[in-house]
Amino acid sequence: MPAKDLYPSRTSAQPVILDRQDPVIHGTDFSAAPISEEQLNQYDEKGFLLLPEVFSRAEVSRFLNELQQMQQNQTLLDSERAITEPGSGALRSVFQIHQYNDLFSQVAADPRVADIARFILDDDLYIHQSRLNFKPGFNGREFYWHSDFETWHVEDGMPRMRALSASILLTDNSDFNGSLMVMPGSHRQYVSCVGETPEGYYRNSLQQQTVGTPDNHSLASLHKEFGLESTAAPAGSVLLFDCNLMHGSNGNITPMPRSNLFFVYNAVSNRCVAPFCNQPPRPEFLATRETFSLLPARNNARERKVG
Ligand code: 6CS
Ligand code: FE
Repeated sequence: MPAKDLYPSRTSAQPVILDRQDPVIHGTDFSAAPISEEQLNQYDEKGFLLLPEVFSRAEVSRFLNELQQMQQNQTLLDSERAITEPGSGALRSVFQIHQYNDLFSQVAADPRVADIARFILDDDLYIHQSRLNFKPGFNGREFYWHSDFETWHVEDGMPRMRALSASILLTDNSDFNGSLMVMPGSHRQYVSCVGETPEGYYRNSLQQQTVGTPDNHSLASLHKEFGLESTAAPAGSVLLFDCNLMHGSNGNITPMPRSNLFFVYNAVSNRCVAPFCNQPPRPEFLATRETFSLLPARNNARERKVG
């Protein structure tokens, strides 16, 4: 019996904006949370939370060293996990970094991030997807407006909105070099997009997403209601954002790369089922299924209040 599709998209000729049917914060005892009540309320209301400079300069420089090694690793560059920018061929993203890189698998489980995700999602967690988005200087292309959940629901079969992304800034993110732009509060509305998912769509969508992105009228109406907010912050900061937050980023023609690590935490109770479209599941490097492993048990988060 296929799972009920609570968030249909790419099923009709007209776009429609649906209400969210899931809580934003699943944890209930805010006094037991690893972050303050004020921070939790901001995340609940806006759909994102920026934690400045959580990781030290020394940690960030180790992460950047890993990034530079990836850029020289021809086997990786030749694999399907590496996505290049259309035109320039510059490295755009590398996926499944939590699986193939010891340092980044530790970062994914770091209590300064994972314990917050665990409270917000109120369940055991696993990494649904991880990636390093390079957004290189001069050639970094845009990531057009989208809700990650729309893709993860339709193409990966993620049933409910019980997942979040942690973006760890490896370089300073500014309004000039393509920092993430968000529509604060848009996570409470789900844009059901038009169009149909083409066969093997991920081979194009990771370079430039065109299907599953909101139409101009829906975007304009979200913008009218929620506005825009910049998430510009220094390297080492962490941006937590809800799976359904409308976001995008501009191209980067400055000499300064905007490179970020992304870990997508999903609740174990929200594991992916069959895709909610007529295509086979996307490959493992985009959506964890076979290589599923629980994140280590909760650390003693009380002493680690961040932010
Ligand atoms: O298709 C995906 O899963 C990826 N695409 C975008 C534009 N954001 C989320 C994710 O990295
Ligand atoms: Fe995204």
